[in-house]
Amino acid sequence: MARQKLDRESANEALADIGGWSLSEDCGSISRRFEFGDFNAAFGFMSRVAMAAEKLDHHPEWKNVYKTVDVVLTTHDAGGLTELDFKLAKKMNRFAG
Ligand code: H2B
Repeated sequence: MARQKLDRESANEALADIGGWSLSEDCGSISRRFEFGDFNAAFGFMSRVAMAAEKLDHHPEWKNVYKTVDVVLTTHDAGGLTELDFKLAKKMNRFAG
């Protein structure tokens, strides 16, 4: 169920529930930039996310440059967005505080 691909309407509904994220034009992924005070804070965030991602068995695509972390979430197995992406996005928002 959690890895079932969401249609456009469900993806938009789920997006309304999380702040700061953008939906891609094809509705296949969501993305967000996180900015921290320094590299240490950015890497601490990534460490917390990494542990949560392992627990969920759901992993982000991301890039870190100094104190910025750019994240893209999608479910490769489903070829698009699923509930898991929004679950992980919510956790990331919480960890970023
Ligand atoms: N992460 C993401 N983002 N999408 C997936 O489809 C996915 C994953 N699949 N992490 C998981 C691992 C799968 O490969 C394992 C076997 O459950």
